[in-house]
Amino acid sequence: MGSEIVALESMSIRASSNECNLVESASIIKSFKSEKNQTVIHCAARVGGVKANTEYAADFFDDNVKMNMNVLNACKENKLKLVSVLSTCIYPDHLYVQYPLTEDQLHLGPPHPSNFGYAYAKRMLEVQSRAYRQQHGCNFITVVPNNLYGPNDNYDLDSGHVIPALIRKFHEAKIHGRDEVVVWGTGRPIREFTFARDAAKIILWLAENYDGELPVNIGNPEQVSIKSLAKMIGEEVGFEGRLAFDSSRPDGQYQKPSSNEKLRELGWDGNYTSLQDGLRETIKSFSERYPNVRGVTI
Ligand code: GFB
Repeated sequence: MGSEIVALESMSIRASSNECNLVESASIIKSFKSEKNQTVIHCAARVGGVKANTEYAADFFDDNVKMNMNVLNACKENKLKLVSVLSTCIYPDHLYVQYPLTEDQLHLGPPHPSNFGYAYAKRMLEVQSRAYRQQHGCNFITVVPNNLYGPNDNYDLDSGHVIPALIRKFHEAKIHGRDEVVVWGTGRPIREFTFARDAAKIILWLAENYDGELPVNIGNPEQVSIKSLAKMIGEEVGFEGRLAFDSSRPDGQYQKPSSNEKLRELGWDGNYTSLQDGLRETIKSFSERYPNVRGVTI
């Protein structure tokens, strides 16, 4: 391939990296200029689980729109190809779509209220990418993963997502001899999860093989209920106690099943890591490094 690909990792606005502060367009344009970049993978965002999204809608909107404005402008200025990462939570809620979610349904109605700030900021990234392509001829593409998980996740119980939160809860219950783990909500919602390494491979494949205007879903369409997921994680950790469901906590969207048919039609013929295998590798990485993992302060 030979082209230099730079992945912009997720960083919070307030703890900006010395190398590249994404809210300061000057520093981005400068840093992009210094490298022989040809393609940028933009996965930098203010992200969080259902609770953080519900409580910080304005910050999630502002921080993401600011970063996206600067990244797209810098890529235009430096004539770089750009691959921006969206999320299936930005699709319209169930009243406005047919399941599974296909790319042509992205703007057919409002997203679920639990993450509208983040969802509209990411929808605007899709719109902005097409606008830059139309006016400036920029080769900006967008990809739509579902819920990602894997090693190096954020294990903060307040701002994190369900898989890292449950891995930590079961691990800490086991090492402290507790006989109950509390799962948020009713356990009924259904989710699709893609192992982060698989998503990275598909994104690199699209960076090389796709120059189209419209987004591409990349997620593993294997669905699981939160209750079954909790049982899978509990067994893998070796927890022998009971589950308790806290319905005072948000369930969020009931489901967001997505189709990866377009990706297959584009010629991607790879396989996804099964949820069981992905969880096993993630739990092993966590328990080997606990408590020196992101989001845990003992
Ligand atoms: O991962 P999560 O926070 O994100 O929650 P969403 C998924 C489901 O897991 C919800 C349940 O139904 C939660 O109620 N859950 C059970 C838990 N126990 C826990 C727990 O201890 N912590 C958490 N966090 N959840 C996000 C969007 O929605 O998905 C983001 O808000 C982004 O913007 C992300 O798109 C991928 O799937 O509900």
